[in-house]
Amino acid sequence: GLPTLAVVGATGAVGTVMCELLSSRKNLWGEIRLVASERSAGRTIVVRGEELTVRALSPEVFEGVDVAMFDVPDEVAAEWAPIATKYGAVAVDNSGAFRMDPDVPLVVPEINPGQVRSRPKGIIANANCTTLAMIVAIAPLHREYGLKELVLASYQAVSGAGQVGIDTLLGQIDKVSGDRALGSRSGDVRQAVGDDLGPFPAPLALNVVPWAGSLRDGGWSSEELKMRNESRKILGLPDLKVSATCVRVPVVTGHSVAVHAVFGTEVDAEGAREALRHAPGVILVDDPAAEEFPMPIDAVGTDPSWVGRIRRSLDDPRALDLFVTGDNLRKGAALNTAQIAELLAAELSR
Ligand code: 2RA
Repeated sequence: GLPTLAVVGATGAVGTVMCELLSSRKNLWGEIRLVASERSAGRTIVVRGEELTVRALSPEVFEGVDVAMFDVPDEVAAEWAPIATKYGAVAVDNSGAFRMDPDVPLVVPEINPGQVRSRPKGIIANANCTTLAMIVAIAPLHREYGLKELVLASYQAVSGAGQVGIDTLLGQIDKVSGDRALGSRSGDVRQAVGDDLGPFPAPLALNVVPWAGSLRDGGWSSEELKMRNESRKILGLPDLKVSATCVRVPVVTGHSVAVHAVFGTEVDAEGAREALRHAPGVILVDDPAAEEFPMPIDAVGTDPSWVGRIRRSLDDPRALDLFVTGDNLRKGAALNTAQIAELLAAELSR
């Protein structure tokens, strides 16, 4: 029969998109079991036209499960993914808990699908949303020109911080929207926004905040280190030079990245466009004369990474500058997890 799938974290921002994807993608699953924290247990969600009741996370929910997807915080995944594997399930984890474990493959199906088969711990990791949006567009350019270095600046949506991130931004926008006095305060929103910063260190409405994740050595944020470490692992380039600056912007969904990529050989913009035109998971939107560039408002709700603004560096014939946008809840999270699980379903049904 068809394999049984468990979705752990089914009621969160990513889990909600996952339930939509499972209803719209080719059906490869027998039973689908929705799992969440005690607080969300008992809720019903329609998947594949069928009303499913969310079960509370416990060891028994993994009985008979072939593939268990985890869209939960790092510490929950660290504890529960290994439990799922004890019941014989393959765990596909979207948290940061296992990504850099040398015994856990970090899989992007457009780039390294074969790695799903080498999973000594029975766990496969899904990359961070910011890395994913960018890496799908960088891999074809790496194949063409040989990547040496990435200099990155992200423009990250609030839904990367979950439903609470979305609720916080929309609440702040309510507070600032009628405040004409903002003009005379030079747009300083602090007074209007008040104390409700949600998961962010500063107001997001009408602002940008150069911070995502937690503080690490040297002043780097965890999000910036993820972009570096995960890019190296996915591309199999352990010495790749990566400098990232991660910035939160007042966008609901859609992470963007401005990329300066240095290669081993000379590049040309048209050659890069040609490589991207045929690349899986990529849509090329690069016609500034027609005011066509990749933006979150276009990418949201879609599967591919949108790529444009491709230019050869004026000062380095081996470097390209470009802009990428992707839906952080889809390719950045739920979709990539679903694609990995589908590779497993094909293997397990054989
Ligand atoms: C963020 N990358 O955007 C994180 C979520 N995994 O906050």
